[in-house]
Amino acid sequence: MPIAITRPVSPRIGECELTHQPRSPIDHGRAGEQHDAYEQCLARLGCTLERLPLEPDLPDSVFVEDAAIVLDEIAILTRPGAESRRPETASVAAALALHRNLVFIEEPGTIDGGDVLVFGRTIFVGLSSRTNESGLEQLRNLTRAHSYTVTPIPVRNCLHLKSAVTQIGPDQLLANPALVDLSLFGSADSVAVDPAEPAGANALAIGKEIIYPEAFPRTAERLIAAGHSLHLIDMSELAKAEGAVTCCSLILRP
Ligand code: CIR
Repeated sequence: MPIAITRPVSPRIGECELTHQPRSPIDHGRAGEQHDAYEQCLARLGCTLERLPLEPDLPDSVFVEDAAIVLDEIAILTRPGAESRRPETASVAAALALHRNLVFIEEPGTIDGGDVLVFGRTIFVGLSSRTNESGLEQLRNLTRAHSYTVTPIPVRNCLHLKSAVTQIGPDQLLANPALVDLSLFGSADSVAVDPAEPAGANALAIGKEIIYPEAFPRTAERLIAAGHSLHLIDMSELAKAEGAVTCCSLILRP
């Protein structure tokens, strides 16, 4: 069974970092209910949930994906690009230490887990406003011994690499081709988001099942037509914090 590490929504979520969206009020109660439904969906799909302690004073701490990169062999604790998010990693490290040997990205490197797409033995790393060359180089050095290749991908007009592309099958991506150059991903097959749903490229695959926001029905139809089994959830409050489905968990494969 995969393990899914999650963390409850901070009551200060309304003070989150924002890069591309204007600030709009976030209903903490509703965000919490949506997060509960997300956790229940993970549990239904066979994940064992490990909930980190609430970090009430860290507005973005529900987005645990950004604090670590979990491989089968090791876990890499990131140094998030936004300074306000750096204190999030300590409790993530404590939880991951029970499952993996830990290694750390150090200053001056920055990297957000949302910029990291592990695709077989290739690790695609988005060079976004959150991830820099030093973070990329450190990740390369930390994973070389485990036979991973690290490939940089330019990221523009969106927060993270995984705002533009996520993995939905063993050799298949879901992508917004307007945000990312798919030729950089080799021979991987891809499903394109509907052009009317530019934020629809973030899907969370758990085995053969896909957790996907109900906000993108046209892209959902494309995914179903491509043979995927979808579990639609409402992420509308967390989306106001520029969060999506991959960012609310760290998935550890059994
Ligand atoms: C941030 O700007 O860091 C948060 N408000 C949103 C982070 C979303 N994380 C992700 O997509 N991996």
